[in-house]
Amino acid sequence: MSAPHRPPDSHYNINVTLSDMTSLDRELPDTRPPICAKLKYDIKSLPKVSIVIPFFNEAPTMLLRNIHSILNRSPDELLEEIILVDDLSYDAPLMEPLERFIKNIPRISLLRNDQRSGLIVSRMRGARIAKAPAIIFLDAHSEVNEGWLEPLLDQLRKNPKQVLQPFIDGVDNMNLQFSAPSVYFKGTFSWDLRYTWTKIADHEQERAVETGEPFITPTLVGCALAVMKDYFFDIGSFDEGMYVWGGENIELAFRAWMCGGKAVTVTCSRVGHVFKQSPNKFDGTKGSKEETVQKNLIRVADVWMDGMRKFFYGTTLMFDFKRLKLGPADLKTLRERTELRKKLKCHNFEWYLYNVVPEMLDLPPMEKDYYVGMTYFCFEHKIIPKNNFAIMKNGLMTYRDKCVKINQPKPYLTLAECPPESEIDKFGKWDLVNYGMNWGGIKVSIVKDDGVVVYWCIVQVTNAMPQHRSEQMPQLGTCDSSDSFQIWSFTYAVDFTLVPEYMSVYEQKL
Ligand code: UD2
Ligand code: MN
Repeated sequence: MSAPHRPPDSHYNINVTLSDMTSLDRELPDTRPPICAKLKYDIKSLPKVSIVIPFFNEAPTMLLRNIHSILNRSPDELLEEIILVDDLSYDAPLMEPLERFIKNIPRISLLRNDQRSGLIVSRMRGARIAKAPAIIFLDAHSEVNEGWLEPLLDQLRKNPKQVLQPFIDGVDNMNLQFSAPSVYFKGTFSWDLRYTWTKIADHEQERAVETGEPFITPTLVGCALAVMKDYFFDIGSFDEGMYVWGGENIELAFRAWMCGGKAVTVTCSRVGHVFKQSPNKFDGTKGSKEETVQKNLIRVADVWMDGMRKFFYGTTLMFDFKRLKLGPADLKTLRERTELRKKLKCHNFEWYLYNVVPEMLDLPPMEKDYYVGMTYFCFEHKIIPKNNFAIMKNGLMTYRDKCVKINQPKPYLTLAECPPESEIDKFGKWDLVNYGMNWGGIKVSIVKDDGVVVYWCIVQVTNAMPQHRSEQMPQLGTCDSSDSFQIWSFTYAVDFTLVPEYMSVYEQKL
């Protein structure tokens, strides 16, 4: 079924000849659990699908390989159409050459936006004209693997009230190598509403591998989604008040879960996605990327998070460029979304946390005015699975109800009961050194019995202990501002002072 393999060209090489079509597909490693290849589907019972692919100045080789992978690996009976939506690209190969290329392909259509509309609006354009009962949204730089379609459609047949994502495999953005993670992740979120990956429990992964069954996901990654058209429009499709890019995947997942549906990862459906190194181009759009994304996220928080949106504001307002208030036009469409939520009689956000992401019930300590959540170590090696280390204004570093203590004489980090205020100096007082908005060095000072003050900084160390071979460990060392192994990036720095003001903007709207 697959065309002969040939070395992949660069993601950024847009000068490939479009006439050279068949070589654009390639053999991919079968990354599914072995059971998946044995599962049988009754093709006749499955809904047909329209595939919607928005693109803005994407590498044409990726787009063409994507189209070929779909055509080669989807049963004819199931593929109704592929709808390409050009979001006002200006790269030459995506103009006339692309039209020439798709002219001879049946079941493919190309819409061109007359203004840059962003991925959300572009997807909606495709979704509205989709002829099939099921819709799949794909990013332009995807590559679908063997047997990808049937398990998705079979899940939708069994339960139309859900939003599915295939299992996303990685496509390396330099050499286009296709690879599957050996650890299975679900989608979660941070309080500033970024998409985060969280490992699923071992027994859940074992079950998924053994049976090929799907597993639930609290949020959706966004680059590939499968949904029944009727259900999608019944629950409010995408929030078309969102601009360009960002947040729509979190919003759709919150909404599906809270309004009677669910979000699920389909183990046996594999789709590769290029995680781009260079960030999305926001050229030709109003406002900076950060502002645009923040505007979208404000909508997610205000419509769906109830009182818990104080954590969103508390973890984003420290950046002055994120202190945005929506204008009248945006507030109007925002109000429509809050009305939609009422109409759908959705659960509240607390219900969602309890039932879908209970691990998020460990709430950040918002009553304190200085809080830094530490997740990523130097070079983004993840050492702590949760964002619950906090440096408080009084100098204590807390972890849940415990405090990080310095043991002596050879100093090392342990957890202990928190001391009374009067003993913090001897216990270990923490502070940030050489820090920026959400990064910096972490210093601890201790007053010894003889009154001498000693201090250390946290350093990233590899192979620190035999039981933690090759893991990145935090250790205490001599402070050195030029040592990049002493720079941490923080998940949040909370500024609670502005939160009430931003919360009240929302209250007035209702
Ligand atoms: C992620 C998602 C993406 C979307 C986005 C949040 C993953 C892996 N991918 O970023 O699907 O959910 O987060 O919104 O999570 N595009 C346009 N017009 C634009 C911008 C983008 O048509 O103004 C197209 C783009 O060509 C691509 C798709 O929309 O086909 C998604 O954009 P992306 O791939 O740059 O987003 P990504 O994967 O970095
Ligand atoms: Mn993408």
